[in-house]
Amino acid sequence: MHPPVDDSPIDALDRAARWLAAARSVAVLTGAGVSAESGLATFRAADGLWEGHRVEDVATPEAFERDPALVWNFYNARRASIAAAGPNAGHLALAALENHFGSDRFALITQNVDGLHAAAGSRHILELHGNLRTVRCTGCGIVTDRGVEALPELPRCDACGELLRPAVVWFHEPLPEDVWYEASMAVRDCNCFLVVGTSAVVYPAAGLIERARAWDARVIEINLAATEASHRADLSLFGPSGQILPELVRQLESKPGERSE
Ligand code: BV8
Ligand code: ZN
Repeated sequence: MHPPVDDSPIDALDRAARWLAAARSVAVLTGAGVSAESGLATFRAADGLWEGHRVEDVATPEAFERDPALVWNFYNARRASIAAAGPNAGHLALAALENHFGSDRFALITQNVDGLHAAAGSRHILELHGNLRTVRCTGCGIVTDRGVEALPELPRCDACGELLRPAVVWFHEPLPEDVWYEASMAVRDCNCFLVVGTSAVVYPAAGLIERARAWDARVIEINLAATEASHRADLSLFGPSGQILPELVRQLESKPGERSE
């Protein structure tokens, strides 16, 4: 384990950039906070999504069984807000970070289902909780990418007529095994683990932070405020990720001769 550091904000950013410059491989875990500056509500902030809808009312298979129209109403509203949103400077900085290291030594693990990392140009993306652009038929299981087009209140499968559902991972549902395995391997192999814009309360995603520490990676948290992850971070950079990430990449790239080949 690394001793925690207590730097000034400027020194902390410089230290984080030096840790990145020395890293052979980097993994990132993002949550809803990285999309906040794109205008998408987070889940647990006062005006967040969960405030509008109780969790058990919308993001569980039981809720969908009980009231599919309410659940589709919630997800169609989110699809509409995603349609109006674009990647922000934080998303773009993470794409630049992947270009700096190369996709074989960089993994972007996200809990977000908004597709903004791909829109920003990131390539090695692991969507732990699925993606709101895709829908899955509850009858024949066919998965289709419907982009962010407006869907009917109760969309049905063209092939078999059964009800479609958002292809996201609801609470009490398992994460996609292949994605989880790849995320776990990326965390095992990384020297630096960036934890950006997540309250770190949802498992098993949040468990990756403990795993990173156990594999002796440097854990750098970027958030507006302290979270459940803060005591596990070697360094916390507090502020909007749309400002901190671009500055971090600038500092990393300004270190002559420390570009990772
Ligand atoms: C499962 C998709 C088992 C849908 C989501 C231990 C182990 C395993 C499971 C559990 C466990 N303990 C509890 C569980 C159950 C549960 C769970 O974790 N519950 C929590 C609430 C206690 N986990 C599950 O059910 C998981 N499934 O374990 O299945 C299983 C195994 C086999 C067979 C059957 C079952 C499934 C969890 C996935 C749920 N789906 N999303 C959708 O999006 O609608 S989770 C949802 O929460 C989103 O994905 C979201 O991303 C995620 C986490 O929230 P955050 O992203 O962190 O967002 P939040 O608002 O909380 O925080 C935002 C942060 O950003 C804040 O810190 C804020 O300060 C910061 N911020 C804001 N603005 C900015 C910023 N930071 C920087 N800059 C800014 N500008
Ligand atoms: Zn079908």
